[in-house]
Amino acid sequence: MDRTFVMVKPDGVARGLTAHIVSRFEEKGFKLAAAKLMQLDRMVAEEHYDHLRSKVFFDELVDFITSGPVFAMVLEGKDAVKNARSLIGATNPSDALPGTIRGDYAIDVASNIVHGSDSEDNAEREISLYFH
Ligand code: IDP
Ligand code: MG
Repeated sequence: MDRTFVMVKPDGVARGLTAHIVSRFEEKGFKLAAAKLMQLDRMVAEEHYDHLRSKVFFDELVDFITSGPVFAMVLEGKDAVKNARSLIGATNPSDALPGTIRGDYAIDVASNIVHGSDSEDNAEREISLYFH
C-alpha cells in the first residue's frame, strides 16, 4: 500500500484542529498507520526542511515548527503522496482552493496548518526521520 507522511503543524495543534484534520484524511479514504504528538527539536526541524536552507524564511520556519507540539502521521492509501497533497492544497493558503485543508483553515503561508510529503522518496525519508 502507498504511504505518505503528514503532520499537523503547531498552529493546527494549538487551535484544537488535530482531530478534525485527521478526520479529513480518514473521510478521504486514508488509513491512519502511525501517529504521535511530539515536540520537534531544531536538529530534526532543520533536517526536515533541509531543501529550504538557502531561503530567507528558513530560520522563521524552524522557529515556527519547533514552537509547540506537532501531530505526526503515516497515512496509507492509493497514490498516497498525490492524494494527500491535493487534499492539503497549495502552499500559500491565499492560493489554496476552498475544500482543501489549507483553503479552509489557513490564511498565512508561514502558518499553513499542515505538512505533506511532496514525493515518494521524501515520504520515506520523512517517515524514517519521525518514526524510528
Ligand atoms: P509545502 O509545505 O507546500 O510542501 P514547501 O515549499 O516545501 O511547501 O515549503 C515548506 C513550508 O515553508 C511551507 O509549508 C510554508 O509553511 C513555509 N514557507 C514557504 N514559503 C514561505 C514564505 O515565503 N514565508 C514563510 N514561510 C514559507
Ligand atoms: Mg514541501
